Amino acid sequence: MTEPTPATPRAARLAGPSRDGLAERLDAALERAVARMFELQHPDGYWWAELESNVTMVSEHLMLERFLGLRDETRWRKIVRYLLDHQREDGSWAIYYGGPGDVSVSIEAYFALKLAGYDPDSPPMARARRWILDHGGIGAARVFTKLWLALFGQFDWRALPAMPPEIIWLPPRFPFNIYEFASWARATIVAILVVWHYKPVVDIAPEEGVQELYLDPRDRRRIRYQRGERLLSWKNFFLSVDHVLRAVDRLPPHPWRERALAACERWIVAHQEADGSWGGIQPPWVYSIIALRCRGYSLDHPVMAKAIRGLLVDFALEDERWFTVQPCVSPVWDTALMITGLREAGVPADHPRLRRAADWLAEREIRFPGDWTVKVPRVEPSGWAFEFANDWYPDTDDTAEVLIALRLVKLGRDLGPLNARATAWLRAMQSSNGGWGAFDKDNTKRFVAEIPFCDFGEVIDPPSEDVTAHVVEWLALQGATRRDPAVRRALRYLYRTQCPDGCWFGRWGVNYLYGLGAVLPALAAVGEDRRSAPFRKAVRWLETHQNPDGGWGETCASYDDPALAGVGPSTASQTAWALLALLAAGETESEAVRRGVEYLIRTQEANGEWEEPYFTGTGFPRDFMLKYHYYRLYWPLWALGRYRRLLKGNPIHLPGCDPWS
Ligand code: R19
Repeated sequence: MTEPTPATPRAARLAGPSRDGLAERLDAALERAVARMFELQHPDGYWWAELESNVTMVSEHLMLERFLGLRDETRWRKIVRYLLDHQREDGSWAIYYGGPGDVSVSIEAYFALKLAGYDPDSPPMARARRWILDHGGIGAARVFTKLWLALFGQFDWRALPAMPPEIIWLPPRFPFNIYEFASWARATIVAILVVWHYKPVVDIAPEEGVQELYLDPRDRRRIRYQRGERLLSWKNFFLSVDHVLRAVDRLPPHPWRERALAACERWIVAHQEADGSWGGIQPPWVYSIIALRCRGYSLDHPVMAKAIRGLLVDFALEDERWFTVQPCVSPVWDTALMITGLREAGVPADHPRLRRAADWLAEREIRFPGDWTVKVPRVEPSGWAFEFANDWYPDTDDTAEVLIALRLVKLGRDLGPLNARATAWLRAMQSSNGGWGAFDKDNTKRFVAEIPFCDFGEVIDPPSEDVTAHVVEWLALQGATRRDPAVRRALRYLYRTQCPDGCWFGRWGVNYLYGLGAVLPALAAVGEDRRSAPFRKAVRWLETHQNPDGGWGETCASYDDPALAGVGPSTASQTAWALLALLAAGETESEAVRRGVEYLIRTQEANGEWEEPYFTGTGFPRDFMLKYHYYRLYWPLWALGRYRRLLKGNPIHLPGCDPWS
């Protein structure tokens, strides 16, 4: 090990009014930002911004409406407009701002436009068609896309991977069962078990179809599965099983089939949330609606009416131009992070606006035994979900961030019991490897991802560096030190996962900058030595990845290309994460921090906001990127606020427990 390098020169010491007025400009920037955040607060106390993903959400929405026989001319016109406005020059659609075209996303958008009656001979459609065919056509699309095509007779149902409903019966002690899948995949899969049995087809006119998107007509009734290289592998095993199951599927169904379908139906109905959703996310929501339709539910059945209303009202975004659908909604996450950002920026703990926000959060504690109880049966339920309503799936990340935020606000009541039970819940959710997954404990069986159905996104929820760091930071604020056994195991996990060059992977944010922005503050919070090699290596990584403009940025393509780690145009949120990491490493007075702070001050708009076109959130690395529309606001607020606080030595935490002072 090398000697720890001393902190960078004290080039930017700020004592009293500084020569170049940085202190004054910082105060002004924070004041403007805080005033703007208050304007953006909902009267009920929360903050909630759009969560943007890609056009599959709205394409699938239009296909769902068509499937159900709903049609609203105004809405469909707005969907068409939204799709056309998001098409790239080359005719394709991407999964993030500035990203390359994606063949599955483009096929779904093209099909939705055709179903909406948009002129196939128009230039946008011709460009899309050419691009899709140049990129393999429907043969190159993922399973989900082919499933949507099958619903309209554009792909052969029998070529899709077998998803027999009897899977619902495999018990949790069996190695393969629905509880080995991540929460988001599980709820999606149960619905698809039903849909796969019925193989519904809605008739459409030939000119509405997409047969022109096949390069090879045989692709209409086959999926070109890639067998694994090794003869004996889970992948090849599941492919053989799939072969048998699809052959059996041609025989008349076994009398048990109806009972399996009824079991799936009961699971689906029981898992519906108060807002009509399933799991608070789009995929299980739309597939559950289709599944229940297959089971004979009419559109005015209470379960269906609630589901459709929720999708059209709560998850949709509509203005005069556009209609689109969010993958998920983020009010709890946005509110928790905004509260912490505002407290860092100097808003007092008893400010009425913060109290209203904290009250709103505290009321959202989930005390219902959700799916997580299958793996963690004997602990009192207490956690928070990301969305307004998702009682079945509270997650550890939201729970940790909510607890951190609540602790910073002076409420009129004692949060002691709530803290105690939520902390006990978090501790019980720690996985065997020392880290935390988002929704479940030990959801780590990689072989389940090898079933042929799973060719998109993550389907397991193993511990990640960022979530683990957030939980560790919370435990530290509760007074836990490295002597606490849970913290000790978590630290071992975090040190083990540091990349050789000093950064940490970002599972739920882009990418290594997000990992660093989470992990270093957590390590500092438990009192780890800032002069140690892991810190120094991380600082060096951040210094070498700072852009000439003083900011930091990292493209979503960093998930595909290791050479792009920490590389990209500067953004407000990613600059803030880099600053939070450097501040945790004790670099408050360094040149790098000063230049980062200058970048944020300089790029703030007159109205107190920051702009950020780029996506800096991650749904699934590589496959599904997210743009949290308030990341551009609360992260810079948080980083600038903490910078000022550290310079002045202002604590915000309770006496005796402020890792930052
Ligand atoms: C931290 C807080 N997080 C822990 C919560 C972040 C929520 C992200 C929103 C997730 O939205 C989704 C979820 C799942 C899918 C899928 C999908 C893919 C494969 C299968 Br199988 C099933 C579903 C597709 O789009 C999604 C969007 C920041």
